Amino acid sequence: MNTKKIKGNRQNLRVNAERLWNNIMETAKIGGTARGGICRLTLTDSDRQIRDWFVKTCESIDGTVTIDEMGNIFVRRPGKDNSLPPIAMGSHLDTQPSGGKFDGILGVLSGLEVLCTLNDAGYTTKAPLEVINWTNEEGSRFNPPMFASGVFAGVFDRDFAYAREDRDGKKFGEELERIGYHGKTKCGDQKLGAYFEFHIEQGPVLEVENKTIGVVTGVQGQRWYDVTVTGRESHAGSTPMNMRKDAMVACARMVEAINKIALNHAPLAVSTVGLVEVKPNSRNVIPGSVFFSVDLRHPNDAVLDEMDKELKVMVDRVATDTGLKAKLESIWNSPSMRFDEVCVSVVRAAAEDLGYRHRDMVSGAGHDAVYIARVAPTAMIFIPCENGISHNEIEKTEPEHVAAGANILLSAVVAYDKAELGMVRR
Ligand code: HGY
Ligand code: MN
Ligand code: MN
Repeated sequence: MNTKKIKGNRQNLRVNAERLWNNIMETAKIGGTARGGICRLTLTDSDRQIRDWFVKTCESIDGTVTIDEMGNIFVRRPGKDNSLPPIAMGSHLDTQPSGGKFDGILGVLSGLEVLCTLNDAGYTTKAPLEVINWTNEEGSRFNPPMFASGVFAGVFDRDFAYAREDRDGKKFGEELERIGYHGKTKCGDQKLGAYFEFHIEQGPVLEVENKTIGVVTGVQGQRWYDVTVTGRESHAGSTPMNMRKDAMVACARMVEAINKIALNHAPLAVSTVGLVEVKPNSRNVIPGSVFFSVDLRHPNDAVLDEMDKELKVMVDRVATDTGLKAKLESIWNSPSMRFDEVCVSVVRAAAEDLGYRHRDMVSGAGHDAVYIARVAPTAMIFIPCENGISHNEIEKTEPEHVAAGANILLSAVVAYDKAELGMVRR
């Protein structure tokens, strides 16, 4: 496909950057934290509130809102030929417990801004457009992450997702019902002509290289595990050291070794233990059991296989050395993936057209686009974030970067539609 001919929007359409920035700042108050971040765990009341705001705002600009059985929200703007599959934009409104103002929210609100801009300009695309909010991208409350876009892409079964429990034993399906977003439409029935996701980079590369736009060519592989180490609770004062079965000591050795597994596969491998639960979690009781999470990532799946093997051997070895029991369970495997060449080149052409310094890159973070790419031509757009920090309340990006990324999103969608790529590639 000669994508050279794909030119950006010749109408010189530009988003209303102030309206977009105000929406980001306004909605950040929903679940806002004292340190200026957002805590909007999926399917909590604050997630319901932001969803209500999003639905109301989209209906106020004549968007047609549909909610599917996974709580994914689709907002449609009709085109000239509504028999065509929609060109979609989207991301997620749920956050980490101490999340920032931009992770996920940027992509959803920028999609909304594109619809508003086209309404203001009286511009009608050939294909219909859709803006999508995917439920539970973060996977912080219910794992694995991205399982609502995963059900849409046929990767997970709906009832598997409904049965997933948070650490308090609450079920996803029941919580979806409770907040009133258990929609009627089947998840995954609707076809998408293409999908573009705009997101902050969540890493340092663009800022270090002083680039405005990341043309995202793919996403690295990632694997999640649950580990439970079982020792024996006993008295912190009267139990001699040589009689202890201290689950915390075994856990600490494993955490140190997990860090080394990534360092042994430097510079691209990363490993994280982010969630630890100690039982009984009392100062003067030797921990009888420790539950913790493991997150391994690398752009090359063969290296991830190596890291996987090293993790399993290490957990067995520490359990044997300490005389404790250890259970390691693999709970999620997301292979590394590449986005659609044509969509990626449409994003790159838009960056060139608009004159933004840009570079191709692979995403370190996971996104709903990873799963949507399995059912529709997909690409992503990145902008820098300050010091590469994200999943942190101080997450920050500049208004001019937000405007730049949203204009790339607008131009990419308009260019993809004008070139009728959706038609050609059905
Ligand atoms: O973990 C991730 O990569 C994403 O932010 N959920
Ligand atoms: Mn995100
Ligand atoms: Mn995130």
